[in-house]
Amino acid sequence: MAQKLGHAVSGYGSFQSLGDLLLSFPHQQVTDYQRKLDLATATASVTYQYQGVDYQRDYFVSYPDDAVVIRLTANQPASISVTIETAIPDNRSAHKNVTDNILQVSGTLNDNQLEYALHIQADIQGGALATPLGVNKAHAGNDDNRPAASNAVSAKSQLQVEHADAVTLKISAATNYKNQYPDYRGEAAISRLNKVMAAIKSTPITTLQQRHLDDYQPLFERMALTLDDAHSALPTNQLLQRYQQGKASASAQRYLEALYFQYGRYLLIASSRPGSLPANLQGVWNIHQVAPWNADYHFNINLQMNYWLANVTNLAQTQLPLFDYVDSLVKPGRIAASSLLGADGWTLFLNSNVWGFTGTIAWPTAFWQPEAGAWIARHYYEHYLFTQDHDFLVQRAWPIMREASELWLQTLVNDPDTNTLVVVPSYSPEHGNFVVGAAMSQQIVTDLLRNTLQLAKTLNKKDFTQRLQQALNKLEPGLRIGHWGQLQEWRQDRDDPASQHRHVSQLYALHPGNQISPDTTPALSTAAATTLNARGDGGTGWSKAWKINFWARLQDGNRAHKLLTEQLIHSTLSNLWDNHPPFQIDGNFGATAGMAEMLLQSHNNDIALLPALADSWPGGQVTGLKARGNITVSIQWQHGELTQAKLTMPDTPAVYPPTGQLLKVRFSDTPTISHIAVTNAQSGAVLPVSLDGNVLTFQAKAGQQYLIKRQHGSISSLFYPSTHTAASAITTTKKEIQ
Ligand code: FUC
Repeated sequence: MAQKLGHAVSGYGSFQSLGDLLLSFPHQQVTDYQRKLDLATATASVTYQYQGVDYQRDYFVSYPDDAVVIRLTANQPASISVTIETAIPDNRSAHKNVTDNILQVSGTLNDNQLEYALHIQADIQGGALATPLGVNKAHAGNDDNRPAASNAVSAKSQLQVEHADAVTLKISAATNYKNQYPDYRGEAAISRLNKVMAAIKSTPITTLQQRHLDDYQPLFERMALTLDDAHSALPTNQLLQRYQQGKASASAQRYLEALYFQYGRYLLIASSRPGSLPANLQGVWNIHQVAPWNADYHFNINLQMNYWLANVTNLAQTQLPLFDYVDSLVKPGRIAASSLLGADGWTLFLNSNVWGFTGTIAWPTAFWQPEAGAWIARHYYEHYLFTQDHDFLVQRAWPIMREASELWLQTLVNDPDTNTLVVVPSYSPEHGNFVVGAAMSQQIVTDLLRNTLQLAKTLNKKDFTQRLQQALNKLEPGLRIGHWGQLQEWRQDRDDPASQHRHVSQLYALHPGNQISPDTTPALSTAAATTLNARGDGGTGWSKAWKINFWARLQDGNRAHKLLTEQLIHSTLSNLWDNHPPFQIDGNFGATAGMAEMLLQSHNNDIALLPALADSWPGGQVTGLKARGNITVSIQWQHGELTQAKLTMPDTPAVYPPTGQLLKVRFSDTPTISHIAVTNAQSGAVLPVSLDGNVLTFQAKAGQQYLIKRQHGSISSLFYPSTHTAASAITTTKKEIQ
């Protein structure tokens, strides 16, 4: 089967970096060296001392300006001498040239002739800039009494700065890539780049910095997580080390965990903005020419995990690159559907690149995954549920889900023994073998058809509604409990209780799907827990991250937290990157998503507050989480118990949950009604509520904000003051520059 369906692939390519920027300073044996990344400003800095002078380098990327900006400063004038050059990989041509204060590099890749161009503009204050022809006076601020530039001759491939007070490097690059099937070529690299550089040529650094902050901070600051008494003064690498050695105090552990949460959000903002490609296996931080798995897009968990955090942590628009990319796969995906499955619709298999690859590769244990299109289509549905963006629903979610569904409506096979519809052939990711109807295949297709049915009803698509409903009536859901109480991975009851395989694909229905939940399907939840216990708490980085989400969905906060500690202890590098190994970004994103799932869930038509709080987070507050229905949620808790929640309804009436109908809020325990108060935050009016077990219901209206307060035991005040600051800085230390 593998030989028949798999294909050896050539010319697939690898995501790779443009090159290295080399800054050489005449500094040796420096002291007090510190590297820092400030999440609050998305600015990286290096500071050190050399011969009594304090040096600093600040780096940021201005998304609005499409530029990397580097600022070199010192606390004494005329201290900065630096040679600026580039190292370009040898798999491309590289024409280097210096004109005035700009170093230009351009060329084409050897294999596919993709053009690239890079400009580095050095604006200096004081001092002098050497050019190939001699010495240029600085453009600005070059007053007297500075050492004159000496030996100032540079090769054409270098910029050489002598005795400047400060230097600003404005860097941008372009290619002629365009994500459009089938030729993937757009405007010439040089002409794209010239426009970008012309726009920032004379822009002062303060303006670039402000534009960067105005762009970044409103996104980053949309939400905050504070865990009580979270504190550490240690550099992050040392803090992580102590955490890994079991030597970090409880408050230092909380500090690291809250920092790690926000770091995930920072990484997503930094790697996935409208107009870019989506975050790949290494985000955008690959340094290899041929990266592990080509730093491509894997659709059997990795790419999906990259975006799990986007909606709930209030970064919905970071998904737009994902949707642009997936949309671009539809045309080649139709070819894959017709040639490999003989059906209409679209899909792809295990992996894809930026050139529209939608076929199969030859890796026998992994390549067969025709459900990839269906799985990624769920992100469109979720985006709609979270944002309630009706235009997105009509123009983007519906077309892609309809066509993904069409494929399955045409290819599901009737199993004569059970008279149910099954996926054939089917292969449980990387665990196999080829079977009829592995659990994940059935669950993904069920999920797709159900979600598409909701949209078809919303959009009044009668014929398609009927076809989906008919298929769903006969579709095997892939939810079977086996002889040792496990949730079966296959239709046959043959799961090995000793298997600790990292893919726990049969639990798709628990997360990211919602067919299994302790609230709605307790027996299946118990079976899911049995499976997870057998698989253990190990695995690669992303596997642990997925398990945080699983245990959070099973409402076991302590176990979810245990997996978080496993991830930080065994699968995290000193800069807090996830370590598969090697470095792979999905674990960062998946873990942040899992932490959010511990605090808020909304996949069961209700809003579950603190559904999986861990004992090690006894108090804290989170602001700005998002629930489905475009509801913004802030929560405070103390002594492990919820004290207050604020729900901000969207301004326009939501389709889900329907405005004017009852909003359900689920607590993690069963409260007494007299200990609950719901008020309208704007008017102060007290709302009539009803309580059924742990579910509170009240009428919620568009544009309104509601405060839910709970009293516990002897606590007399419904309010408590917040005195904590958000964790925001990652620092690392190193004694010397090499
Ligand atoms: C899937 C995983 C591997 C790895 C690769 C990029 O195939 O099973 O562990 O993450 O993607």
